[in-house]
Amino acid sequence: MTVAIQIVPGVTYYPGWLPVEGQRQLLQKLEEILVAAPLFQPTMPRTGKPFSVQMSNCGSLGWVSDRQGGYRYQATHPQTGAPWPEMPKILQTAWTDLAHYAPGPQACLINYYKDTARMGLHQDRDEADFDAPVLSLSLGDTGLFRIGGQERSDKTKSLKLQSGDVLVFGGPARLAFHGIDRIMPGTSTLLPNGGRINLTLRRVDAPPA
Ligand code: MD6
Ligand code: FE
Repeated sequence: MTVAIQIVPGVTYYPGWLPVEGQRQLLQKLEEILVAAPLFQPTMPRTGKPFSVQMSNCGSLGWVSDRQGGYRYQATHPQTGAPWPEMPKILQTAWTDLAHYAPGPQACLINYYKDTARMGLHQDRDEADFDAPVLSLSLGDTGLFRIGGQERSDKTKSLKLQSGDVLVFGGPARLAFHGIDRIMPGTSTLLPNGGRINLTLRRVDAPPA
């Protein structure tokens, strides 16, 4: 049984959508993906300041960022130049079952948080299709997620994202500010070295007219 909880209009939370056995299988796939497409440390446009989160991608496109090129999607890994590995089937299934958007996901961003990593409040706006939601799946230690409105100063709500949880982010909330204040070390035994993985599935290209 899938429990769906509306956090704010446009944001639906599916606690424990992926059971532990599925989490283990997905983690195993991700470990293979990260051999082919190693984690890299993105840097901020202009300042070149490194993110505290390490990243990689799977799917036909991947999100990258560096001082020179800024935020963007590209078909290849910024260091190896190789195409991104294929997206695991279970992620495509999550999209089919929960996103309610017929075109499939093009990009899956893999965020890896060590104990002290965090992600500042931001909007996801590097995609050309804001009609499509973003679907996020969390693995490993709990992350304290914060979501506000379309203005950075809007009031926010906090939510603990645990291993196996899915969040679908669309409609009136597609451009809401959100971030990860901190992770809670020791809250999961899924990742052998601890930490948290968050996967976000996106449509990137504009829908056909
Ligand atoms: C994270 N998530 O959970 C960061 N973005 O680590 C995101 O930035 C995010 O969870 C768009 C939609 C859902 C998300
Ligand atoms: Fe985001």
